[in-house]
Amino acid sequence: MANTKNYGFSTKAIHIGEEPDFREGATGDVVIPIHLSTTFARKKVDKPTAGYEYTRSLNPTRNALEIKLASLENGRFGLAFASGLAAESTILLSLIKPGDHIVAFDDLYGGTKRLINQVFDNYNFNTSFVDAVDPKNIENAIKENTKLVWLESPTNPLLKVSDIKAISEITKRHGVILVVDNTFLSPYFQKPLDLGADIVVHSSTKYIGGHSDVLGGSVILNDEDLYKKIQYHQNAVGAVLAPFDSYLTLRGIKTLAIRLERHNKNAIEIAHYLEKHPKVIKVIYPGLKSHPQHELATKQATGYGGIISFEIAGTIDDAKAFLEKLNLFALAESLGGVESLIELPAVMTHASVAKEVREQIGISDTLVRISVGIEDVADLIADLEQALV
Ligand code: P1T
Repeated sequence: MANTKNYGFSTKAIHIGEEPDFREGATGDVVIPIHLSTTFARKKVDKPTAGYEYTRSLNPTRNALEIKLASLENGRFGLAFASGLAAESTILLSLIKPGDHIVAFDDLYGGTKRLINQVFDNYNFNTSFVDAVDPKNIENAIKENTKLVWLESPTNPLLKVSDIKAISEITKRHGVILVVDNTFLSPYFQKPLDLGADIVVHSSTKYIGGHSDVLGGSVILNDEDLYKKIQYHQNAVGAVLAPFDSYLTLRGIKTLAIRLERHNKNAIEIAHYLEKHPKVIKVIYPGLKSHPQHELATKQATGYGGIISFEIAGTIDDAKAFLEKLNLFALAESLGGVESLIELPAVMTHASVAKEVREQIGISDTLVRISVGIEDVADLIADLEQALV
């Protein structure tokens, strides 16, 4: 395809990686076939057919997804894994050695914190968790042996926003690799590589897949040496995305832009509704003027996303009663699907974070997180209204 770099986001989302094959004997599919074969035959011992040998190393359907993911993040290379945590583990295994140090945002998905703090702790590397809202906290935490800075922006579940460009200037100065988890905004709203990040990671289980029917993780980057290291471990460790799951993810991506527009629009309306509700003490959403990093969020991304966190009045039992009274919002972990979900981070997604740590960073027992879906917003507000009594 000529001049693909100039294509708009949705054109890339639909076409890149899935160009019809018109070569002799090919069928011209407009959708990449699901190549279920785990192994690929060759005519000559020294010549794998079209570069394919074994699906863990390279699979045509996964490869199409990896090419598409890279193009959407304006990156050179993409890699697809079996889950977000599989992608994260592979980055850590590829780039960190015993004795190394990591600086990470103090608010991260509970599973990511558990991975860095508990699983990899056994491999003897240390992590400093800091509030990355102020880039100086990152700079102050960097030591001689710091290898990585790990951010989410906005964070899960407190939706804190950090200045990716300013932090990337710090990491470049110190020769440290900057990893940004872009799950909450997706490449449609935010492109961390353009802002100076070295590696973008996603739980593609969320907005990228978009339909709560496929787990996955992705890594996108520009640096060839880093890519080779992570690609080596993708194959050598083996936590790859399956061909059928690659297909589902490719299918989901095609509507990423229109889904995200609607998630964002619905979320803005719901955030305003919640802000006025007497039972709601505080609403956290980067699109609200009351959000402490609203200006930064507006500057570094083109939308605010579909996740809202809020504190409800009363006790944890009041919060549980509210969640259990909803009809349309499914009481479930995860986020980013077309259907609206609601959860209590202290008991669900962030239960693996110690209570003292949760309290210290602001994840109270009555903090509720919603993933606003793309349903009719009036129906979503009516559901919240009947449950917030
Ligand atoms: O679930 P998995 O695909 O392995 O992705 C992990 C992950 C990584 N990064 C972020 C920002 C995430 O939110 C997640 C998964 N989060 C949830 C399941 C959740 O409900 O928050």
